[in-house]
Amino acid sequence: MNLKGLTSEGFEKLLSEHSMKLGFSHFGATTLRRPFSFDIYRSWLNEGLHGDMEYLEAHAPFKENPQSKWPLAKSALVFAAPYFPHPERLEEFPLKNLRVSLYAQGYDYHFWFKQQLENLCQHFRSLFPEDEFVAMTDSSPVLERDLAHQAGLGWIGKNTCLIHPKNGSLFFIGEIYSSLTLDFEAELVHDFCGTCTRCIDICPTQALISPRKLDARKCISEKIGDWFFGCDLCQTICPWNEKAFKGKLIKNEAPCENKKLLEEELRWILVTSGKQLEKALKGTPLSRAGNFGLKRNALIVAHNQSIRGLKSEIEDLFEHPKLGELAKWAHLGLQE
Ligand code: B12
Repeated sequence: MNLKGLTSEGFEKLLSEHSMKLGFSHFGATTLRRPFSFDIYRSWLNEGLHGDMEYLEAHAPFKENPQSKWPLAKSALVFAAPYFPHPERLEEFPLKNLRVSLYAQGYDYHFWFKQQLENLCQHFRSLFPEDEFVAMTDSSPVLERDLAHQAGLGWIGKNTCLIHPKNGSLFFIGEIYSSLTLDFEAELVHDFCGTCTRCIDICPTQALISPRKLDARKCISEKIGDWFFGCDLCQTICPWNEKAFKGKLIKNEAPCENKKLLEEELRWILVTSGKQLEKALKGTPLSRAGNFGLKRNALIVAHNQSIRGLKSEIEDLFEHPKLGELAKWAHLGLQE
């Protein structure tokens, strides 16, 4: 097999079968270079919009110059893994009424998607024994939306998400850096946001401060409001997702109206031990929040939703070393 110079057709052939089997919606490839939007990233950091996610600052030099971390890397093979409907569901997801973003309603993609990419790497290593392949998703110092845009996987929408005209935006991005050179350039996907501002208008915390600019300190995915974990509003309102999922999209536009059901799930979180919560949510993004994070979110939602039936469970946390203050605040909000 010719090791250097992967052609567009060769690449398609090599990947389409695997990619279909793995359930990826689309894929592409690009030569590695300084990201088109690196300057936007830099000024976003300079404005402090990343809040306390300090790792984003530390990642900047590697995002700007991938070869400073992976000297042999010449290209990236980029994959989109849809998460609606979730491909790796739990037999029974314990939270049915609290608002949990779609990506978190199943096993954590940092495990299964990463593993799929690792398996693909093994396959490539057998085909190209002299070349190098590294699988990554999310947590590595890669500006993934920019990379995926360059590889032709979609355009960067006003909600900052990568949107594909047929597949919408409810997909994860993962990539394989490789030492292969490419003989082709991907065709960039045109920006189809037009004059639409639905995502900006619906954001409950005005985190989208202008088109394609998000203040992460305000985003519910980072903070929380009525949502228990994450938020999808800026995506589920998007006409391109409506089109892609044709009426099947779970919109979660308003909190569940049945307060009794909310109360039951919040009670479960508040009174269950850390160990048991971990057992029930093992392997999901929610388990990464830990006992403290889950109870903290439950207290905030109980307060925001005025769930008076939880007063005594909240009082039981008054003496908790880390949650005590928050419990008192949540409790105050529940007075008549
Ligand atoms: C930090 C982070 C967050 C932060 C900040 C998000 C943000 N918008 O900045 C928080 C915690 C809020 C978050 C939330 C979510 N995240 Co997040 N997050 C990341 C992470 C780790 C880094 C993103 C980053 O660098 N942000 C800084 C900003 C400045 O960069 P950016 O978001 O990439 O935006 C670029 C474009 O907007 C571009 N740009 C702006 N204007 C223009 C104009 C043009 C013409 C061009 C070309 C580019 C361009 O410049 C920016 C810099 O390159 C990436 C993984 C990664 N390694 O990249 C995942 C990632 C972006 N997140 C992802 C997901 C799924 C989510 C959530 C949907 C999860 C949820 N439901 O709760 C939400 C979506 C909220 C939103 N609207 O972004 C996916 C996105 C997939 C997709 N289809 O876009 C990623 C890629 C993870 C993955 N591997 O799949 N996330």
